[in-house]
Formats: sequence, structure tokens, C-alpha cells
Amino acid sequence: MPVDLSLYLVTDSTPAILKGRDLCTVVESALQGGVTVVQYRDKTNDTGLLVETARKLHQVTKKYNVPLLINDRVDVALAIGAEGVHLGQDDMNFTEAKKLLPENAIIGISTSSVEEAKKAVADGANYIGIGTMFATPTKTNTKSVIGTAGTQVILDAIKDSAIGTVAIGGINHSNVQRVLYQSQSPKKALDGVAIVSAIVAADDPKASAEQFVKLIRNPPRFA
Ligand code: TZP
Ligand code: MG
Repeated sequence: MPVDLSLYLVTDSTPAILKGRDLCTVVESALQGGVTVVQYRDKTNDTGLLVETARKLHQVTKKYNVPLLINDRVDVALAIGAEGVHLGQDDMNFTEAKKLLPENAIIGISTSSVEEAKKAVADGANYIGIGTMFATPTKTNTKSVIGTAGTQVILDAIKDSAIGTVAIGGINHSNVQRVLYQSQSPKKALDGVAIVSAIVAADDPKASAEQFVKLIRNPPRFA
């Protein structure tokens, strides 16, 4: 079963974004609003805490039949039986992760260039995250901001592949339709958008996710 990447939630436990709320509650609210994938992204080195939180999140995502992917940490994904992992260019490489994870695990790779995207396709990744779309305070150490034009170049380079594609970085209600519309290459569309702050930091994560779902389903009103 291919993953529905259309509204991909990436979590963030930093106080500026989570604002003291309980992560599982925020994620459940976002799931009620229509999020289709959840990536648990937490840069703490506290492995015990990561496993504990991932396990709690998994209880929630399973209720909604939505895959839970773990950022960076193949060991945590294995420990809790998550549906997959999301790996950056500096994390464990695809081949090593593939060897460790169950056959049907989902493996996504962060890419910001044609070269990285082509490698992910050749490796057999399930999907790529493409970005950074727009500069964002949520992640300031990004290699590059590539915008809709850069995203289009990457999509064009992998148009013959069935790999999933999701854009990330600075995406919100005001620009999501432009992102989806202007990034398309003639033969390869984005399958979805990955969002952190516009959902996790929202006063009402459910309402925010619902609004994204509406905007994603309705074709953009501009050319
Ligand atoms: N990778 C590239 S940008 C980014 C990540 C994890 C953060 C995106 O966060 P936001 O709040 O949706 O801009
Ligand atoms: Mg990483």
C-alpha cells in the first residue's frame, strides 16, 4: 500500500512550537483534522525519552490508521515497531537502514538537490522530502532554500520514477496552493506537503489540519 503523503505532519517538541502542550494531544488533534502521516522528529539525545514518546505517539497514530515514521533513529523505530523512518543525508544511509528494518518499512530521505533525489530513487526509497522550500525559523541549519523553482527541477529529474514526493519548509495556509501548483514539473507532481509549525504551533491543530486538507483538495485559484 503506498503511503498517503498529502498532509504530512512533522512533530517538534521545542517550547517555541509546542508551547508547553502535550505532544500526543496535539498530534491527536491534528489527526482528527486529517493528517495522513506523522513523523516523530525530536532532536533530544535522551534515547529513553525518545522511545517512550514514540511508543505513546504510536498508540495514537494506530487509532487513526496513519503511519508513524521516526526521524533520524532507526533504533527507536525498531524498538517500538514504527511503520518507518525518515533519514537525512547525514543519518544512517539507506542501505544500512534497509538491512535493519522489516521488509515493508517505509523509508523516506531528505533531499535538496537533483543528485540526492536521484540517489534516493536508485536506492529504492519510498519517498523523498524536498526542501527547504522556504526559509523557516523551525530549522535554521538547512543546507539550502530551493523554492518552488528548485523543487520543480528536482521533480523533473525524477519524473520517470514512482517515488513519493513531499515538499517541506515554511509551508502554511497562505502558500500551500502556490507550493503545490508552482512546483509541479509537467510529468511529476508533489504528492504532498510536510508541515511543522503551521500545525503544531497552531492554537487549534485540528482546525489547521482541516484547513490544509481543504486547500490541498481544491485546485489553486490562480495560474
Ligand atoms: N526540514 C527542512 S525545513 C524543516 C525541516 C524539518 C522544518 C519545517 O518547519 P516549518 O515550521 O513547517 O517551516
Ligand atoms: Mg536527520
